[in-house]
Amino acid sequence: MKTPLPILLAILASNAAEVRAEQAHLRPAKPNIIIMMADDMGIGDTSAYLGVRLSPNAPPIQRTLRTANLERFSQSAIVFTDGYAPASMCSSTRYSLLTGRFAHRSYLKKQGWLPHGPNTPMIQQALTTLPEMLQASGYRTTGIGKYHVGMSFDNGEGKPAADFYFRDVDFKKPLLDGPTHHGFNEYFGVPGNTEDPLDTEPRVPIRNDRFTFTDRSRMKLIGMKKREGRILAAPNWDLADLGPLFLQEAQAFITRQSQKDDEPFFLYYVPCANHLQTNPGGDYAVPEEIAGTPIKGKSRYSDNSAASDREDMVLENDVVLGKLLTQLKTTDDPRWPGHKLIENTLIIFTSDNGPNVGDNLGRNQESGGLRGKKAKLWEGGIRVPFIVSWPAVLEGGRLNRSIVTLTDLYATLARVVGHSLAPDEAQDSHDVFAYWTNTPDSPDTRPRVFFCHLGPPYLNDALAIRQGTNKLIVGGGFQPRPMRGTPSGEISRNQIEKAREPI
Ligand SMILES: [Ca+2]
Repeated sequence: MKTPLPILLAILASNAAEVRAEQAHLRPAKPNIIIMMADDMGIGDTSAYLGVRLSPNAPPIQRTLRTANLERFSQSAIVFTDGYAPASMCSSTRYSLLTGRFAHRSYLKKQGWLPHGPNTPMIQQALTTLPEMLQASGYRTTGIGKYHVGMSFDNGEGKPAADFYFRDVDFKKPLLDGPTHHGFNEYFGVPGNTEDPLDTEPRVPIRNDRFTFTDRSRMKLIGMKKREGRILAAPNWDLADLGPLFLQEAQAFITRQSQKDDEPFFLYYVPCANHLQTNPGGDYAVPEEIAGTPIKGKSRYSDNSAASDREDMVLENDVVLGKLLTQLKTTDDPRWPGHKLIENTLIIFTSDNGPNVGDNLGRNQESGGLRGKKAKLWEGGIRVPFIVSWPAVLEGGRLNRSIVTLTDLYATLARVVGHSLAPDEAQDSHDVFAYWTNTPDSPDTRPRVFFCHLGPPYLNDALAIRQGTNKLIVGGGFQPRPMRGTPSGEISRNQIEKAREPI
């Protein structure tokens, strides 16, 4: 007997409603993704690593900064002992994270940082980036903070501004190349280093592909040391405002996304803290408070002794993470009814290189007792805090000794979202997801390569390779000038470290 059409439609509608109801209880396969990467923060800068042995035979870390939010976060997350920045400098690491490629594949082959004046953006237009891959997988992507892989500003004639102090920028024109050209739907932040006496880009925050202040006649001239009075800045520019502004932007982004039931999000949160964010007097530009929590003068070590203004900026990042976690814990997940956002959000907390203070060759508390600091290829320059949480999928409260570098995030996140890498995509990135869940039978012996290119006038351009428990440093350490009888560029020293040994 033929079913009358109205009844058939009613049955179909009923089935569809049942399917929807069923789906409402299923976790969306693609998690929200947050990468929060502090600047110049070492393993010893967080009490998440207090008492941790960085290698099985090493003594436990005795003293760290006190970071209450990271410590609490780590109790339900995976704490990695062997998480690495791919380079010991900002730009190189950011390039590798965003492209899944070694930084020496870029034009920074001979120098690990961008020129302090105008530069060619590091990421070529033809390359697929991590946020582009996520966009193609249905994500809404935003970048907040210090970009530092090169932007290009319009000189008014559609050409890149070329003046060292950017006096030829047409501020009313959109950027020629920036975050929105490389996969970010939205962006708020600064091109590079802000108030140390280095980079000369205008101190005017950028939203998407536009300067947020465009009236050149009302800009002020700031700068330090040889840059004094030479750097263009918005009238209300205040270095200490950056952290609070970035947090506001991130919170607003999460709030907007909490209204969307069909779109996961990617938040790339890269604050300027605790890079050398100093006022002309030499002190760090610490905000008095951030979203109601006092910061200035509040940092303490794990033994309750007082810390200094650099450490206040570490605390600033810790407090920011705490605020974001609170928001995720208290906000309903629009894609997964009955659940909070935090449950299906993959959060990665890390740093772009080792600490910006300490001994170049010796062990440093800020490095968690490792040797060296930022800009060195000793462990302290590249081994960084790396903490991962995804409550719905990953069992938390564990220590994980598998190797992961920030270059590996591209292939790993591609696995997570079900994206197959093209042959020319993220060539240097290894999928490490299986090691996060501890399923492989054998250790990860794929070699990882690290770089330290200070560039002229230094001659310590060097690389390190770690494979399993072996580490090879070629031309490493700090070598400010050629050794007698050693031609420039020749390998001056090879050193093999047994990473398993106490370090
Ligand atoms: Ca850095």
